Amino acid sequence: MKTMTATPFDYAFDLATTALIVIDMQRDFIEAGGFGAALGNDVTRLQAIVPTVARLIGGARAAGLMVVHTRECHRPDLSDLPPAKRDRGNPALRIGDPGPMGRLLIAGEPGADILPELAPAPGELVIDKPGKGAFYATGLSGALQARGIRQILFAGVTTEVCVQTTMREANDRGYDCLIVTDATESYFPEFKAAAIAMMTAQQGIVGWAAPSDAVLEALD
Ligand code: C5J
Repeated sequence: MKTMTATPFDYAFDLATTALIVIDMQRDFIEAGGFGAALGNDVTRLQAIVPTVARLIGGARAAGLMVVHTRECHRPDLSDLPPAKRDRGNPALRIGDPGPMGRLLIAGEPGADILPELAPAPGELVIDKPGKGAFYATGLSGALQARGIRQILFAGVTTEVCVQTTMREANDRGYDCLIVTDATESYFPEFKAAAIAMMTAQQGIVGWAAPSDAVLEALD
């Protein structure tokens, strides 16, 4: 086992049983004209973490970790999109509507793609998910079990929505989870800080947190 300095205490992991899951680094959340922008968010905050996420993925690949990428998206016929999700609020554009990067959050459309600089390598698992959590209605659980994964490092966006939801799902399934603090971001800085504080409070009730430098050093 290796250990790294983390909050609230040292994190133990084994390279052979650790996965990096990169959540929803998609054009629709990070570029102008996508779903995130249609909801009124400032997407530049999310753009700032892209180089850090790229470094983290590079370190994970070099260490031989399983690397998983997720995309929040729906079938073109919207059959996996609950009306409650599509109809909520009064956004400029709704999921499935045509936008500058194709139909918003629809599988196969340019906006649903992962940013080219973070593109999955051949053979890496890509999970398309209709929910905020990556375990809901996907094959993620079986894929992690098949690889004998016990620990999961989390990166991606947004911290308090899809990252936190997935980390909570993973924690309930018995994984030791760590969020990489500078490889995740929110449209709301106060929500990012609160989410990480909630997850690591009470002796790591959901898991651990550490910056990418500490993670990359431990992976080396
Ligand atoms: C959101 C996500 N924020 N990936 N999705 O709707 O966090």
